[in-house]
Amino acid sequence: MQVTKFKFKQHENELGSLVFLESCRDIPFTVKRVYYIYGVGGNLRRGLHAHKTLQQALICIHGSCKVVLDDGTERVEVVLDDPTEGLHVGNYVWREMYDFSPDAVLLVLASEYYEKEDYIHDYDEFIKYIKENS
Ligand code: T46
Repeated sequence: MQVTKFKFKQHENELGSLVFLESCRDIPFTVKRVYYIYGVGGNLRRGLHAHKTLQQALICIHGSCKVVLDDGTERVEVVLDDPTEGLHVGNYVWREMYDFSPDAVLLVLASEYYEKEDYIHDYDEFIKYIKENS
């Protein structure tokens, strides 16, 4: 599966902690877009799609959330609860984010600008693509 969890270096001193992320160094692609998700209530589930070309790094910089990742053959659940950890998600991976803590802030770094046509929202269509291209 095109998914890797990685650890960032934390710079900690008596003034607190700092984590920095450099495009193509700490993040394995050129970052073109940044967005963040917060204030996700109770049992809500976001995502429920795959991307045709987009790669992303997901970092829960505050609180926690869970992510299910599915490449059509394998399905894994990852807990994001550490601001020094990131999850690199490649293209053609179905993702669902859920179990957000009330204080969760999920930061996402993306390899492409926003493009509606890059999304696959239909799970059956996603599986069909995977079968036809494996
Ligand atoms: C992903 C997961 C992890 C924009 O106009 N520009 C943007 O860059 C983004 C990310 C979203 N939007 C609009 C599109 C929707 O009307 O914001 C609205 C909410 O987006 P969406 O329902 O796609 O949010 P999620 O949480 O389901 O998915 C997002 C990303 O869209 C997606 O690429 O992988 O976070």
